[in-house]
Amino acid sequence: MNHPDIWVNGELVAYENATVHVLSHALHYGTSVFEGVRCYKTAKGSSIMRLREHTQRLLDSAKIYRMDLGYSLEELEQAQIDTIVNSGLEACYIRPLAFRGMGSLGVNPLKNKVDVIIAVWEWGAYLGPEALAEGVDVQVASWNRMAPNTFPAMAKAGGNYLNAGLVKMDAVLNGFSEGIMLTHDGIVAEGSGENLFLVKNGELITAPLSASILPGITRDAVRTIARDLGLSVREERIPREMLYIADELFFTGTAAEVTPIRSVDHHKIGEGNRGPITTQIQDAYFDVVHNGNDPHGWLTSVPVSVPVA
Ligand code: PPE
Repeated sequence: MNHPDIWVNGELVAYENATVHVLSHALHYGTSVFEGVRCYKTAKGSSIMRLREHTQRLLDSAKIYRMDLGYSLEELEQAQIDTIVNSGLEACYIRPLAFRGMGSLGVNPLKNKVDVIIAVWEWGAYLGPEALAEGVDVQVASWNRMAPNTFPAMAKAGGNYLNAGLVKMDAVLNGFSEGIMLTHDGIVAEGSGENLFLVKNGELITAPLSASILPGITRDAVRTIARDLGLSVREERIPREMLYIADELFFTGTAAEVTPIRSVDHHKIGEGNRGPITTQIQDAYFDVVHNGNDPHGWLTSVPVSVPVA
């Protein structure tokens, strides 16, 4: 397998050479921030979905953790485009990551330099090939999302995913595709790697930022799409049992896109398949990222030239 080059501190480096030292701070203390972005092969050419918003969230995560990335928003955007163009991939997942590297060990990260990398790879449906059409079976996780003022939930930091990993392992070992986390006070937060929407009586409801969620960019896109479709969207604290009696439920995320949920804790949701409103929202999302119809200016075109075989 031929892996694309990885952008490391401003240079494209062969995959094999993009390595870190075992004493890198991030390995010991989880001191990294990252993004997950998708580049689609749309009908109008390769395009990155919401590059600006993802790159801004990376800078926001870095700010929260007092990391100076040393690159502007525009430079980081261009670096992602360059990494894709160099890879020759028409569609890919983009993973920018900044981490505290070599320096001293000990909890204080301020003495360690910040390394920035961008990797790209092909990534299919996040929750399995059938998930987008048929929906997934999920459980409420026994691990909570971090409480306010413990870890900053608005930062997409490497360390947060220790919690997400516990949720995901439990779910998979119990035969589910994913786990839904509650907050420290028992209110619905989000999936291990997705935000959550509920449909009740024709209205969409999603958890507020105060439920310790990551401010999802797909969540934001879905709210805009819902308004375009004339649907009402509310942010509301969602009690666990609202999940069980929802008409429809779906996850949103860059990786998960719009994935229907067909059961929670063995309770069938609605008819146990992709519901009508979920279908409408998913179709509208795919119209942007697959067909390249882009009324809100979410796509950044990437000049990928595919080598002739
Ligand atoms: N919550 C969490 C905890 C989360 O990790 C993601 C993205 C979201 C919500 C949705 O955010 P957004 O992508 O901006 O709509 N999870 C990413 C990575 C998952 C993984 O590495 O696995 C993703 O979807 O790219």
